[in-house]
Amino acid sequence: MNPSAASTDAAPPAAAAATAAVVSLESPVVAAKAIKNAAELEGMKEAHLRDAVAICDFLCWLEEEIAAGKTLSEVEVDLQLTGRRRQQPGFVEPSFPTIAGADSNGAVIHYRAKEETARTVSGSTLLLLDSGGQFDCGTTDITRTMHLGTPDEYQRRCYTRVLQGHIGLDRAYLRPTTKNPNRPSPPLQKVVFPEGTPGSAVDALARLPLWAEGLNYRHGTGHGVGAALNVHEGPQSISTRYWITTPLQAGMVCSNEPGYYEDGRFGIRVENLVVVEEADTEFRFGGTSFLRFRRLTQVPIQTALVEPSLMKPEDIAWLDDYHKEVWEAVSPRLADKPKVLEWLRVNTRPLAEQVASRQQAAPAAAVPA
Ligand SMILES: [Mn+2]
Repeated sequence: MNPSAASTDAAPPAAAAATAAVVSLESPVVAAKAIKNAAELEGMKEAHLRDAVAICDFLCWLEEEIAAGKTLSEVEVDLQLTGRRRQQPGFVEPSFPTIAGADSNGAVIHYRAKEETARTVSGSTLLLLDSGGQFDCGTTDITRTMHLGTPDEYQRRCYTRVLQGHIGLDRAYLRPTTKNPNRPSPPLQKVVFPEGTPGSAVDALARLPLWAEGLNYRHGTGHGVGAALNVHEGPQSISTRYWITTPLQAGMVCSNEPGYYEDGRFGIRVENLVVVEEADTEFRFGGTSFLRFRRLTQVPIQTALVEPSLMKPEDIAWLDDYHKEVWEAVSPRLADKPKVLEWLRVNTRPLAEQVASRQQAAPAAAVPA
């Protein structure tokens, strides 16, 4: 409002009040925060690469400790992971208290390890690890679930369905592979949606593989994430909360985090952050633009928990493509950490290669020392 116009307005205050309607609108600050500008998106991308270095370093260390027969506590897992984030440039603090839930603690969705309730992490643990960092340039939030020994068939089945849900929502974007004749393009992968679509309309994409088994999870699939701001922010939401009608808009950052939990047994969640961007569709019906997601998180997804026989060819194509992207993005930052670089190489190989090398290793491991 222009203050000088108000003071010289001829209409008496009472008359103005009689004709004015009360309008309730969302603060323009909300959209300014939610829709990231180019500089904020660059910062978010950079934060995720720094975060990836810390997490790969941590996972490499964790596997080594477990292979050496050590037993850790959930609290130590948190300290070791946060310590590695702290070594990254521009690290400020964890973006929320780390959720390191071993076995049944993984089923507690907002679990926080405390010395008195912490379970041990050993060679038979299914570990859910949800954590994030605030960096000077951006905010991260990532969940990886890993089995530190040999998962059973049921755990692999549940994990695979969660991963397929994650892929189902993310499939909005698959990098073109047609230039390489040895990697022909898999069937049409795109899931794009028209502008104006609220998150609730795409939520089911992440649940369908679980629903097909009669399984589900009791939390949202995705929340907004601030750029070096709140790790949970609105106004958009990818969830079954259908009354949140805020459309997904280009520049919004969301999590993609389907899961599956069994009280007293285990918890599974696979979480990446994605950014909404315009999709290059061939047509634009009625002049509408179409949107898709682009991944920000660049950390391998453990394949020991994947049941290959349940994966469709397009799921495998997605996983292999994601791992290739992770390798290309993160490996240049690990030149001074040869052990972690090798861990990254091994864990970003195509699924078929990873499965074959596990099958080769299994009989040897069964031979008593
Ligand atoms: Mn999250």
